[in-house]
Amino acid sequence: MSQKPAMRLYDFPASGHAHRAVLMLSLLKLPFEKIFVDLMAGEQRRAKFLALNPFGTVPVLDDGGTIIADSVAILVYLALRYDPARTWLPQDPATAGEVQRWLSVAQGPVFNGPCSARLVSVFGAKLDHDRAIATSHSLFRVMDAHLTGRGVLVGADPTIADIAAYSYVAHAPEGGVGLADYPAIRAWLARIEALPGFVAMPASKLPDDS
Ligand SMILES: N[C@@H](CCC(=O)N[C@@H](CS)C(=O)NCC(=O)O)C(=O)O
Repeated sequence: MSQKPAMRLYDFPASGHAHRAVLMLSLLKLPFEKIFVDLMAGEQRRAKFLALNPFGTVPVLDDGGTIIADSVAILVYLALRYDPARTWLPQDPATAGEVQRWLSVAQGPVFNGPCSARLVSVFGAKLDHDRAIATSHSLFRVMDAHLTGRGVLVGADPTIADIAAYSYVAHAPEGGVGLADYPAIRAWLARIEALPGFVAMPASKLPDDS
């Protein structure tokens, strides 16, 4: 009897984008194999990887030959393919629109804010650190107000919006963006971390850590 091959996730452990996919796979209890892509050695720019994702970024999911690149695209795919109850990606238009709004936030201000600030601190990226920190705090003020009195970003149960936002918000302190002023964000992070199947992204060592 032929068995469906396990999913493969092209991954880099310190990538928050890749962590979104790892977390969703784990929350959905889906078996998968991690394929390490050595970003520091430039493996993402080699022909073999570019054939999977011409943009040269992780994560990429290979589900038995169905190739999905981009963290948010992977979240959408996994929710539609493996969550028939549709709790992770509700289908009524207003709620789906709200989820998409936060997916856009994950690929916009989260990328330009806490993700970019961390790229400077952890990886020495030549980006404007002050600007990334300011963008992070502008975002976090809005998120904290939004999350005050709510359990999750959209509706009553966690959705892929929470997963897309989680990784870089949780690791914002690694980029020099403290979360002390944002109690509602900290409570929300704790709720995501309490979900059955939650897996953390490894903490990154900063260049001046002893
Ligand atoms: N829009 C993409 C962005 C992914 C991304 O920027 N990945 C980074 C790691 S966090 C990467 O692979 N960078 C390699 C490079 O830029 O050379 C997604 O959401 O997956």
